[in-house]
Amino acid sequence: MSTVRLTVAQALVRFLANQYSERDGVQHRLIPGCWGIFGHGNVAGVAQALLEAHTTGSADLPYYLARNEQGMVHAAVGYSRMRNRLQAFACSASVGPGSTNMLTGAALATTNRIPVLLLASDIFATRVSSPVLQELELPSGYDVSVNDAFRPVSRFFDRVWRPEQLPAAMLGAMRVLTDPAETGAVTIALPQDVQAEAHDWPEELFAKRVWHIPRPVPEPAALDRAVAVLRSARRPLIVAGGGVHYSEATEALRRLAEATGIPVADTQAGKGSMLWDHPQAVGGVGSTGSPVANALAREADVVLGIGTRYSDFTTGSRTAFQNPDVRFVNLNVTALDAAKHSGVMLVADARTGLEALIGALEGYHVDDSYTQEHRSRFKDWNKVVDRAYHLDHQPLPAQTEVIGALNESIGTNAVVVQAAGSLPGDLQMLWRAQDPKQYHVEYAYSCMGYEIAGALGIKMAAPDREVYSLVGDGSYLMMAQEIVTAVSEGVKLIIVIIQNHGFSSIGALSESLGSQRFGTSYRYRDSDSGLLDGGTLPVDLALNAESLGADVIRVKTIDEFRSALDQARAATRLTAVHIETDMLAPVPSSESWWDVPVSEVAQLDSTQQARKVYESHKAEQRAFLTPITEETAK
Ligand SMILES: Cc1ncc(C[n+]2csc(CCOP(=O)(O)OP(=O)(O)O)c2C)c(N)n1
Ligand SMILES: [Mg+2]
Repeated sequence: MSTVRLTVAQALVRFLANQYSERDGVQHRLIPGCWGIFGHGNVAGVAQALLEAHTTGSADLPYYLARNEQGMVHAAVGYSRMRNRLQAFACSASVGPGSTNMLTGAALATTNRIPVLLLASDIFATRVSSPVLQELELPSGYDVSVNDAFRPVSRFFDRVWRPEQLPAAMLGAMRVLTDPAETGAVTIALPQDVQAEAHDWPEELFAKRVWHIPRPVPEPAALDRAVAVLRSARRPLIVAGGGVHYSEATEALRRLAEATGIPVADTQAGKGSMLWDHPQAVGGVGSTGSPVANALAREADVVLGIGTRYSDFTTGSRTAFQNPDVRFVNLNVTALDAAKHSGVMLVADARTGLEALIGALEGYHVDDSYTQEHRSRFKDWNKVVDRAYHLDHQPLPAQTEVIGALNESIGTNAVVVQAAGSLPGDLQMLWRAQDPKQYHVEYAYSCMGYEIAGALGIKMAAPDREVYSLVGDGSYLMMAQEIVTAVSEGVKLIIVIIQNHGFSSIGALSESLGSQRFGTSYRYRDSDSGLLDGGTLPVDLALNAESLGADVIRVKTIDEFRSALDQARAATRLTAVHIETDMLAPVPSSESWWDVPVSEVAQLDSTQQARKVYESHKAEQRAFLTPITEETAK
């Protein structure tokens, strides 16, 4: 057996450069590159290996330098989601804080079921010089390091204590990255000395390897069970989740909907799986959905969930589905999700599952009266959306007008990116998706800071698209530094900074829970009240973005905003548009609820009142425990 002598890091880089994914006969580089921030934990290991690969041409693994390790994981996630999980970046971080900075990104990736490969540097395996800089030094176990914190947030975790362990670790990592049911963050902890250690590797470790991403077909008996329930439905509703996108099943979804007449509601990750103007699209379902979808959900007798994890926002914290006889059919590649709400489990790829359902449901169609009902409701709802888009709110514009101006000018070949604050809710309710990949809101982990960093990865995955990062002042202040990365890589983003001096979202939530917006605005501390409700702070985020290398346009009105968008589109460089909005401007109601607890005992009258409202909603929560038997399937 011929061998090649390389360090662990050199072998790792060579291995990663030769991994491919394949689905539907098309191959992609599985690991298109490596993000990294170097410190003493990886500068002699992974960094040396990437340099050597670049210089000698021994492996093709482009390197990208981020400004914060959390940001680089967000960029990797944005990229992978945009590529429907067929590709995943590697991210190399130094030992200690460099690696733990990736923890939030790992949790985000795993929660969203998006593949990303994290190469977390670790303390010396040999321990001769322990404790090293940034070593946790746990008195109860010297083999524990901060990287063990990655275990619960990773779908696969391994630590390469010895070079001989690398092949198994990497094969395990690739298997999980490319398994649609298992995927998420994959973490390989690499002790700093082991990265630089040499070993004689079997040549075949570096052969081209193709990982076939499967499209599991539904089991015939499960399909029969699903079809029996669906055929019995008089008021069915489809809930389309992110899995529809990842499986590239939007066309199959449209065909099933048209063949059966079933209306389609979507989740945050599923938005765009039916375009907004399709006659069977009824908008988002749940806490921030459309009242049309929520009215249908309330009375639905069968819910067909496709590629959804049924988060609390989707189910209105389990108050959205009120029909006492409601049953669920769950088409999902992951058994965890297919089993939810005691549904019929149709464990399969969304596309193959939909195709099987189209065939098996032949002849089934909902009554015309059902269709008429939601069409007329949807028409009325559209007028509400139009009004929200054109409120002419004074003196400061409303956020809904910013969304409207953007939606009306963005074009199909664009992406709008968001993650946290009041925007995800407003967008889910009001955004009219004109292209399946136009809407990218990270709302499984809803992580402030994903907006700009994630957008960077999205633009790298789709350079021909205009990518708009919408970012609130709170999220901007958490993580704006990847502007510098985008500028240095020549990646053009359009960043819309929405300044409302604090947390519009949590402020409104706080008020609804009787907590009077406490601690949710960015203001001076007032010496009389002792609270943060003094004057406006002298903060200038436009200037801040400019200082990081962005071209900046400041606007005050929606008309100015529209022309700034034109200017930003015409620009070749990263451009930020700064607009101040009124955080108290009105937003239409979704006619749904979200479960956030209210104090059970309180002296404040506002809290006591909120608790009463809370208890009435709690009474509407459903457990969905009824098993589906042959009897209930009818
Ligand atoms: C990292 C992180 N920390 C805290 C939260 C909780 N949180 C959700 S929205 C929000 C405020 C967002 O403020 P901003 O970006 O200004 O948006 P706005 O609410 O004003 O629209 C906070 C603190 C979060 N989602 N993510
Ligand atoms: Mg804000």
